[in-house]
Amino acid sequence: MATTRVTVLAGGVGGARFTRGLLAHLEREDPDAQVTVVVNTGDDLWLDGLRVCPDLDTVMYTLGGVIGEQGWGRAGETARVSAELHAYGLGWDWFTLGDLDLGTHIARTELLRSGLPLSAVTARLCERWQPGAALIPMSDDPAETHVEVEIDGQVRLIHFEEWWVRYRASVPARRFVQVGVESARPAPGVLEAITRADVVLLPPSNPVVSVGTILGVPGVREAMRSTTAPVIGVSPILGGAPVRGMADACLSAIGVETSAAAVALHYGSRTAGGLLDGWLVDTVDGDALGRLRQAGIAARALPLLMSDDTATAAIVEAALALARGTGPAR
Ligand code: FO1
Repeated sequence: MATTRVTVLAGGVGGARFTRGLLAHLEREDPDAQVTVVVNTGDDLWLDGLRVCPDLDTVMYTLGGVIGEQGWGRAGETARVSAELHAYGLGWDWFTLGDLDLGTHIARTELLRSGLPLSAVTARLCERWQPGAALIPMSDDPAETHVEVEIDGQVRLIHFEEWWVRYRASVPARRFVQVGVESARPAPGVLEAITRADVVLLPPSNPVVSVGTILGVPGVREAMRSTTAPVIGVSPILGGAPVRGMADACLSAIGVETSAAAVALHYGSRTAGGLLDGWLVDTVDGDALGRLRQAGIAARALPLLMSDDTATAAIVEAALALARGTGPAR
């Protein structure tokens, strides 16, 4: 049996947890399978002179078994250095870089300064954590997500992390800008990971600022449209609300309703020029199945809360079953 190649387009917590369940499932069912995670780098930023890559680190730490309980940074973290930086009036006092986490940012910055592209740096950092999947940044070129907001009557562009963490996405996003994305190239291996996959999975990551950001890298959407692999997504919206995070604030910013069906239709059915062959919704959204199938998207309803690896494995199994049952309609 040829090696099964599974590719996941992931953001932070949702994508990482889903991938952890995917690896657990494949370990049992298809141990030779190869998983590649194409990770969003739109959240990346320079802070205290260091390059911080939140989604790459969340996936790496989660699959490496050392993720912090809040879903980012490291378990058993302290913040002594961060307090020192804030005492000097440096950094963002509402954004904590933990002491262990700083080790990663210092290592990454040193490796970048030595001339390595982000994809090579990521591979080097992953040698330590052995995540069990290949992690590839969506691009080696910067394409940071900045958010246009109006604060105190002034329209400004702020970094995504300021909007997300300082303002908790409570200030309406007028638009999202991927700074420099037009000249960003997919990182080595990204397009092949999509076009040569046996299945491509869109985990319940933020469809706008995570999966959407990856799709915004020139060439990625075309690769998604041309791959012979079934493209199966998992709704991040259950019963009209995101499971965690603030995807609703992102969806409303681009005029998409916060519902399981609306997100699927936003990605679009492959038969209608979009990306999806299949879509999983939570049982609470079972009434969306008819509309999805009419749109040419194979759909199934099952519990989508990734409460533990068993629950996640069931979602993974359903996604892979949908992939076997669909395949591109050509
Ligand atoms: N999120 C917070 O809510 N507060 C923080 O202080 C914070 C610090 C932080 C440091 C490193 C890192 O990789 C992530 C961090 N995050 C923090 C989470 C971050 O906003 C999210 O991981 C993503 O950017 C959104 O998915």
